[in-house]
Amino acid sequence: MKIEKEDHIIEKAKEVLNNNHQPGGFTLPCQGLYPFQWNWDSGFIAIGYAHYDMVRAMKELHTLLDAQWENGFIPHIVFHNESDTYFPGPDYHEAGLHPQSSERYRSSGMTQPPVLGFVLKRIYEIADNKPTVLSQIKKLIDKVFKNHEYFYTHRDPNQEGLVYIYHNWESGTDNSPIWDGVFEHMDPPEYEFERRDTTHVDASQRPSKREYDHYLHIIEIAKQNRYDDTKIAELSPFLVQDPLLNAMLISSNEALIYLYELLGDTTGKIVQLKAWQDKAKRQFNQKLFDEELGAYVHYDLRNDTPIRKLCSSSFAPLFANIPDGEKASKMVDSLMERFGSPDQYLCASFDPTSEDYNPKKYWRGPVWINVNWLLHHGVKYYGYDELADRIKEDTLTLIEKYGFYEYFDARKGASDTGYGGNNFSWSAALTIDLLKQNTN
Ligand code: 9WN
Repeated sequence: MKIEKEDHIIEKAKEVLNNNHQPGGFTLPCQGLYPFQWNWDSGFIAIGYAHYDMVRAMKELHTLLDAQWENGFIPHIVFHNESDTYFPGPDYHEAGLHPQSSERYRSSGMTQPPVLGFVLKRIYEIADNKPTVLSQIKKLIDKVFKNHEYFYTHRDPNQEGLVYIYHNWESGTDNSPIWDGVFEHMDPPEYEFERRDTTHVDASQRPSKREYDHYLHIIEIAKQNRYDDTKIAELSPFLVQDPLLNAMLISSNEALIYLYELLGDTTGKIVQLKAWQDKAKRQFNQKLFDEELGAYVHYDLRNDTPIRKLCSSSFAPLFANIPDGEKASKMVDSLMERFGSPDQYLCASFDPTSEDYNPKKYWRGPVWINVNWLLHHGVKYYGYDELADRIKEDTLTLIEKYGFYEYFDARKGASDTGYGGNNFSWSAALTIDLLKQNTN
């Protein structure tokens, strides 16, 4: 891409971020559609800011971590502000039911992929003034460590080294066909509620009403049990080990080790992180790698069965350096075979060769910029430079053609627009990072 064009895109991306930035020191993922602070969004957003406003980048993370619970849990939504353009809001989630929830901030009672460790490391890499940024990282890093401790203490009942999610919203990949089989075991009531998402985005691009019944039902059960992790592990109809969330945790463990070493930590945290890491990687490879599919799969803990379907999360472990070279090579073959046809942009969020693939519907097919960013770095680490370049080019082409949308049709030429919300923050933030990545 020509330098002038790159500069223009970067300026546009900054505009998106700046417009979504709130006086409270956090950034909306998308105005109207997502009018609060979201957990993993803020992580990706901070990476974008780090390229041009380090104060804002660190503040974004501070604001999120400020809402951390006493037990180390970080909610998936923090309701710093009022808004009636989103459902379900704070009155529905009722996170206050948990005895250790934040006293200062209302929030949800579920979490999202723990990206903050590797976000801090990326911010450090980007920083011009590394000593200053390292001293700022020092103020936050123990909170991130505490969050990892929360995961390994409360989300791994069988002490496997792999943590569970109890809600599809915790995965970040909300309506993926991966969850369809889990939902078949459930029969939630038909709830009455007022959706807001479909007032912002065409219903064909969002989950169905029946899917929302399932989403709410899981929350109802969690609320009846005051968001108690032990009870949830026992009773939630949804209990899954997700390769994306676990890969984010492992990548963040690695990043914390790196940063604690820079900080000269002597409190034993590095030893603890290494112990989590060894166990997690071993078990990840043993339990979640599917030889036949040539990638990692989800494991349904509630129904004790692997979910043998491929989606973009199946390849996220590349980002966390989990597979050995042989497995990585199988993964690249599988990625190319199912997702990599020349008439598709990489990377569809769900297997385009599957009958469950829906190219317009949210996490059932469209391309997402944050996952592309993870995959770009993942394949690059293993030396697949051409593929890494293609993922980056496809990502930038989609942004350039359609704008900073939330998600995109993977079929080349099939649509004249992006999908979901427009002026979407992480699409903007990670575009900045991809375009500036060679400058630091
Ligand atoms: C529920 C904010 C979030 C992202 C998720 C994405 C979507 C929310 C929703 O938006 O989920 O958390 O209401 O659909 O799936 O990954 O963090 O951008």
